Amino acid sequence: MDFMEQALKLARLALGEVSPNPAVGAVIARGDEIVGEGFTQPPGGDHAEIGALKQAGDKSRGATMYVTLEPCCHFGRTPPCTHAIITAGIREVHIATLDDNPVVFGKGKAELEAAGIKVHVGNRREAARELNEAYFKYINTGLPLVTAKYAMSLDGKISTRMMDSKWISGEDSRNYAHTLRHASDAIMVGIGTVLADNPHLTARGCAGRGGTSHKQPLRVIVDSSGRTPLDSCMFSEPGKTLIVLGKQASRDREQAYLKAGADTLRLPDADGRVDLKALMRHLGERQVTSLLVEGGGTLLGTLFDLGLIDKVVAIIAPMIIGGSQAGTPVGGSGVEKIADAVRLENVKVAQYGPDTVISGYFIRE
Ligand code: AOF
Ligand code: ZN
Repeated sequence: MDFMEQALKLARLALGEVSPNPAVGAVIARGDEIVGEGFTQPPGGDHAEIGALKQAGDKSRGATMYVTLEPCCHFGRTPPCTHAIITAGIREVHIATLDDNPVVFGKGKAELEAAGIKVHVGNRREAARELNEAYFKYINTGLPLVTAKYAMSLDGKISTRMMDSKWISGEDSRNYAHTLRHASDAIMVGIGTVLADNPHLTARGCAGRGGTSHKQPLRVIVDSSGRTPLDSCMFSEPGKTLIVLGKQASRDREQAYLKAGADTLRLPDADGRVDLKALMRHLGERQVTSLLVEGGGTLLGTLFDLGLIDKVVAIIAPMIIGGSQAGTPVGGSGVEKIADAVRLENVKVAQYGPDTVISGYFIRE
C-alpha cells in the first residue's frame, strides 16, 4: 500500500474545513499495517499527526509516520506536533513537502532529526503542494489564491444575447463547481451577475465531507454604486455576504445592506470604482486564503487586466449559442497582440458528463 497516497486522501477530507490552516493528512504504519490515521481538524483542534498518534496509541513506538506537510514545531493554537512525534517514539517520518510558514520551514524537520528520527522529504511533493496551493500562496504573500471559474459554450459565450445563462453546464460539472465553492474561503461575483442571475452563492451538497462543519464561503459582491437589490437571495442564505462599494454608493444604501445582515466595505480606486488590488489585500487580512471568482465578464476582465488571477477553471459545454451580442467570459481591455496573451501552465483536462473542464495556472515571477 502507498501510505503517502493514503495520507493525501485523508488530507483531502480536511480541505474546505480548516482554513486558514493547511489541510494535512497523516498515516502511522508498522510494516504493511496502518495503525493510525488522522487529518487536520478545524482551527484550534488537533493537527493531522496528533489524530494519527492518538489512534495508534502504544503502537507508535518504533513505527513510521507518513505526513503530507512538515510537522509544526511551534506553539500556535495547538502545541508542536514534533514534540508529540518524538515523545511517542516514532522512528521514521516521511514528509511530502516542507511547510513554507517561516516559523516551521525546515525547523520541524531539523527538530525531528535532532531527536534521532530518520526523515525523508519529497515523496508526492507536487500533489501535496497542489492540495494546499491556496495555503502556500497565502502564507508566502498574505494574499488569497484567486481562481477564475466560468462555464461557456463551445463558441465561447456565457449567456445568450437575452442574458439567459441557465444552464450552460450540465449537472456533473455543476456538482464539481460546488466542490470548488466548498473548498474556497470566499466566492466573488460582480454586480452584473447579481442583477442577471440573483445567485445564491452557497456551496451545496458537499459540505462537511471530512469534518462536521457546514461552513459556507464568504460571498463577496463587487458593486461600485450599490445596485445590489435588498431582496437578493443571498441575504437569506447561511454565511456572510460582503458588499464592496465604490465612491458613488450612497450612505443610505450602505446602511440598508448592513441592516440586511451584510458586511460592507468602501474601497474606491482613483475612478471611484472598487479598487480590486486593495480588495485582495483586505481579503488576505481577513484570512481568506482562496477566492473563487465566478464572473461576470466585466469583473473577470478587470481582474485579468490587473494580473490578479492565479488559476483558471473553464467549463466548456458542447453547445453553440451564437450571437455577436452574447456575453463572453472575459471582458476588460484584453491584450493587443496574441504574443502578449498570458498562457496557462500545468494545464489539465477533465471530463464531467458532456462537459470538458480545462484548468491551468498563471505563473508569475
Ligand atoms: C501540522 N499539522 O495538520 C497542520 C499544520 O495554530 P495552529 O497550532 O493550528 O498552527 C497553525 C500552523 O500549523 C499553520 O500555519 C501551519 O504552519 C501548521 N499547520 N501543521 O503539523 C497539521 N494543519
Ligand atoms: Zn502540528
